[in-house]
Amino acid sequence: MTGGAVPVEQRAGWGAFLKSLAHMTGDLSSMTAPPFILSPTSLTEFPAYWCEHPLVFAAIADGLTPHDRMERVLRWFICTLKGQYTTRNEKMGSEKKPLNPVLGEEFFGVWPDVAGRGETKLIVEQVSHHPPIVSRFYNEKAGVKLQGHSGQKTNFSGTAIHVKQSGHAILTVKPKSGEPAEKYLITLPKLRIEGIVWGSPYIELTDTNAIQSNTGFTAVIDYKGKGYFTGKAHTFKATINRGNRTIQSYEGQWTGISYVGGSKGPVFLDTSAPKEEVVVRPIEEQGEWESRKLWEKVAKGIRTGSYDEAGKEKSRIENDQRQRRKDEAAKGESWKPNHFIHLDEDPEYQQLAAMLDDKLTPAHEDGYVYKG
Ligand code: CLR
Repeated sequence: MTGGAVPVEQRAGWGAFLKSLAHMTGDLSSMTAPPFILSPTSLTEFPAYWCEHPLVFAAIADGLTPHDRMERVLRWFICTLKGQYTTRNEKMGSEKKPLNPVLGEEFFGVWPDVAGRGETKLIVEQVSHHPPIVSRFYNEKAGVKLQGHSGQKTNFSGTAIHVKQSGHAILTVKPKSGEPAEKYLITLPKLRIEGIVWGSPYIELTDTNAIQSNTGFTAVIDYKGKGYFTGKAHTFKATINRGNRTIQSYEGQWTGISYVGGSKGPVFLDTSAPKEEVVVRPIEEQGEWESRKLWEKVAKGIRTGSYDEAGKEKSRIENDQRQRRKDEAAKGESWKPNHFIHLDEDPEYQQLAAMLDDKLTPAHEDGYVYKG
C-alpha cells in the first residue's frame, strides 16, 4: 500500500506529490509537498553538519606528515556524514523537505573554544540559486579552514529520488609541524532518497566522492547500501592513494564503526561519539536575513501544526522576494552577496581539480570566495 507512514488526512496530498515528482525537472526545492513532510529548518543551516566534531576538525593540523594529515582529513570527513544524512530521521522520524532559502539568507554560528582547541566560526549565505549556498568555517588557532558551496539536481525513478550534488569544498590546513600550508579539494557524494512510496524517506549514499590534496595524496570513498559490501546499510570503502599506488584502505559504516584495512583491522573511526551542535545567537538578537529570524513564524507554524499560518507567512516571504527582484531589475541592478564575491576562475580550485582524475572531477562550476 502507498503511503503507510502518511497521516490519513494527508494521503491524497502525498499521492499528488508522488505524481508531481514524476514530472520534476531537476529542482525539487520549490515543489509543494504535504505538511507532514515539511521541516522547520532552512538549508542554510545544513553546512553546520560539517563541523559538529570540532576536535576532529582541529586535530587535522596536528598530523605529522602529509600522509598522516590526509588520513585525518578522511576521518573528519567520514565523521560528519552521520550528522549530514541521518539527523532528520533521528530527530523527526524521517527525512523532511527543508525550507528553501531566499537570496541573501544568512546563518552564523560558533563552536566555542573548549580546553584550548580554538573557536570554530561558521558563516553561511545563500548567494544565488545556481549554485546556491556558500559557507565558510574556520578555526584560526587550530590552523584549519573550509570553504564550500553546494547545490542539488534531483530526479525521481519511480521508487527513489536521486540527488546529484554540485559544488565542492576546499580545506586549507596549516600544519602544526611548521610545514607549508596544504589544500584539499573535497567533492560531494550522490544520494538516493528511499522509502518515498511509504512516506518515510531516508538517505542512502551512493557512488563515489574524493579528496585531492596538493601534497599528492588522494582519498577515494565508495558508498554502498544494504547487501553490497556487507549486507549492512550505510557502508563505505575508502582508499588513500599516492599517484596510482594505494597506500591504505578503510571500510565500515559511516553511521557506525569503520576499520583500517579489512573489518579485522584496528578501528579507524567510531561515530558513536556525541556530536556538538552549533551555537547560534538567540532569535531576538538576529538580523532580519538570519535564517531562524527570517523563517521564525513559518517554523513555528510547522512545529505546532498551524499549517495555514505557516503557508501564509511563507507566501509573504516569497512575494517579498519577487518584488525585490522586480525592483532591482527596474533599476537595472542585480543582487550582490554580502559575505562572498564571485570568481569566474578560482585559482585554488583550478589547481587542485587539475590534479584529480577527470572521472572524479565535477563539471565546471561557479565559484564564490569569502570577502573577509
Ligand atoms: C544539502 C547539503 C548537506 C547534505 C544534505 C543533506 C540532505 C539533503 C540536502 C543536502 C539537500 C536537499 C535534500 C536533503 C534531503 C531531502 C532534500 C536532498 C544534500 C530534498 C530537496 C527534499 C526531498 C523531499 C522528500 C523528503 C519528500 O551538506
